[in-house]
This record gives sequence, structure tokens and C-alpha cells, in this order.
Amino acid sequence: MLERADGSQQPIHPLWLRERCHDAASMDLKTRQRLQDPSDFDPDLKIRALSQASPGVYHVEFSDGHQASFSAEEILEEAALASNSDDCPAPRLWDGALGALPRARWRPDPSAAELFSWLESFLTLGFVIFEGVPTAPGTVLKVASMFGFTRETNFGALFDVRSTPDATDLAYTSVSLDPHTDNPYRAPVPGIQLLHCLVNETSGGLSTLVDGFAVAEALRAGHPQAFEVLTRTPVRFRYVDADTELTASAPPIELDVTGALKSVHFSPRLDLVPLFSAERLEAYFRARRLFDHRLRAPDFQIRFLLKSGDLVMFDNCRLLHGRTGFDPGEGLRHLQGCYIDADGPRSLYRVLRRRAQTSAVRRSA
Ligand SMILES: O=C(O)CCC(=O)C(=O)O
Repeated sequence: MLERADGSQQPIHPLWLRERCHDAASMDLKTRQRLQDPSDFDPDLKIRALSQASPGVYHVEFSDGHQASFSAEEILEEAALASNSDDCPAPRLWDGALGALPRARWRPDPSAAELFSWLESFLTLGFVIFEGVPTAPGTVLKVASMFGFTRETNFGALFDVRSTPDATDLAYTSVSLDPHTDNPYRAPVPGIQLLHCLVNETSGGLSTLVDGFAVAEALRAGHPQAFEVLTRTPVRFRYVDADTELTASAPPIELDVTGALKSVHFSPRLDLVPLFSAERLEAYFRARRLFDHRLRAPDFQIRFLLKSGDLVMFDNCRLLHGRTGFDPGEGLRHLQGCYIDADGPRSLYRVLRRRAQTSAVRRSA
């Protein structure tokens, strides 16, 4: 048992603790990877002796003869991690009344504190808008590289979003686009999308964003059966052009093992539900309609103009994006986009936090 800050007791399982030994016999100290296969530990392992080595540090002797020291603080921190928690800021769900948008002045060489605050906005709200990003073509890739590795696709490392007569995707026309997640036909789906406005000479083409997690939670609360149907129906998404044929299946609302929201997969231009029984299909169509009508409702959606030099980076597994239609006769509208994997900003956030903690400890020493 360890005592938590609030005085309550935290039971610690011997095998769980044995797997966390970080002495040189248990792990490679450089890579911090385990040297022993933990499945070989005695399943009936016990703690034979426990003593306090110094304030907050315990010396443990296990029944297999191994001895190790642990910081109580570190063990309690690890114990507090819920099974679905990744120790980054939790999503703060929002709706159409969000108010001030998370905007930041872009700088190619931000301070650690600036970068940290950009990441906090992104991780909590699912998006951040940078202003003043140079409009030289390709700059979106430079911005992306600050947060993660570009996920190249059949559209290339970046894609141009502008109205063209030979469009291979409705995004490359001037029609309005309802809220959707990008590329649900890929496995894995691109985690994060960046869209950088180089030029917008039209009066339309407003960008839209919806917090898919907020809508999903509203559905769970108000229409639990519909929510359940959308978590259990595998929908097939498909993209085909002359050189590419991609398909992937996913439920519109994907949950993790604890039942928490994991991902939204939604693109009404591309979804194909398998031919289930009439009863199952009707339940799905009713549920999709409820979900989609909320995704399109102003109560949940925000609209804003991306002007030349603005760049929006958003979580493609949580937020849905779209745009209003525009008249290409009014002038040019040209965005460049790219994808990065979902884990880049989370890794960067942890590294910055660790560095800040280390330098705070150094300063106080
Ligand atoms: O034109 C826009 O603002 C958005 C385009 C879009 O939805 C996309 O590229 O996926």
C-alpha cells in the first residue's frame, strides 16, 4: 500500500511493481527498455520486505530475490494513469457557442512556452489557427514538421485545394462540403490535418468545424440507442481514381476499451453501409440521420473565414470540417493541405513538459 496525497491508500500489485523495476539488471538504462520478459516472472510473486530508504523512496525485496528502489511519487503518478489516459490534456468539448477561437501568431522559431501553449489549445480543443503564415507554396509542410512527420498519401506530401475542372475529389470543386473527417477510407486514417490558405479572393468558402466528440456525447445522452448503433455498425468507405483504390471499414463512432470516445469516422459523400437486415439498416439510417443533423446544426458548428496566411491544424479523429460553397468567378481560392500522424503533438507536449520540469528542478537545486 502507498499513501496518496489525499491520505487514501493505493494498493500496489507485486507483479505490476516488479515490471516497473528500473535498475540496470531489469532495464537497459540508455533506452529504458526492459531486459527481461515479464511473462517469465513468477505469477505468484510476493513482496518479501519493504523499507523506507530515504524520504519518499522505498526499498523492495521481491520473493524471486530481486531488490529494487522506487520513488513513491513516481509510482503513485503511474498508478493514477487510467487505462485510457495518455497523460496529455484531456479534450474540452465545445459547441457552436465556443466564442473566441484559439488563434496564435505564427512564428517559425517559437519559444518553448509559446509552443507549449499552442499544443495545449490543440490538445484540449482539437484545433488551433495560426495567423501570418508566409504564403509561399509548400509552407504548410514546414509548419507540419514542427509538430510531427508528414503522412504522405496518393495525393502527395501536400495537396492543393482549389476548384479544378478535372477534380478527383469534391474538395477540389467549389461546392459546399458538409462536416466530414478526411480520408476514412485509409488504414490508418490520417490523424491530423493542416489547411493553409494561400489566397481567398471569394466572398464564400467559409471554413466550418464541429467537435464530433461533443456531438457524439450529446447523442449518447439524448439517444443512447442511436449512439449504440453508430458504435456497432461497420461502415465501408471507399476512394477510387485511375491509380488508386482504397477501402476501409469503421463505425461512425469508435470507442476505446473503456467505452470512451476514440475516433469519429464520418463522410456522407463516401460511406457505404453493408446490406444488413432491413431492421438493422433502418436503425442505422435513423441513427446516422440524428448524428448528421446535429453535425450540421449551428448549435454545434463554428464558421470562420480562412484568409490569406491563416492555417488551421485540427484533429481529424475528433473534429469534422467542411466549407461553404463559393463562386470561382469571383476570384481564386487556393489552400494547401497535408496530414501528420496523431501522436506527433502529444510526443512534443510531453518532451516540452519534461524539459520544463527538469529545468525547474535544476533551478531549485
Ligand atoms: O476547402 C476547404 O476549405 C476544405 C477542403 C476539405 O474539406 C478537404 O480538403 O478535406
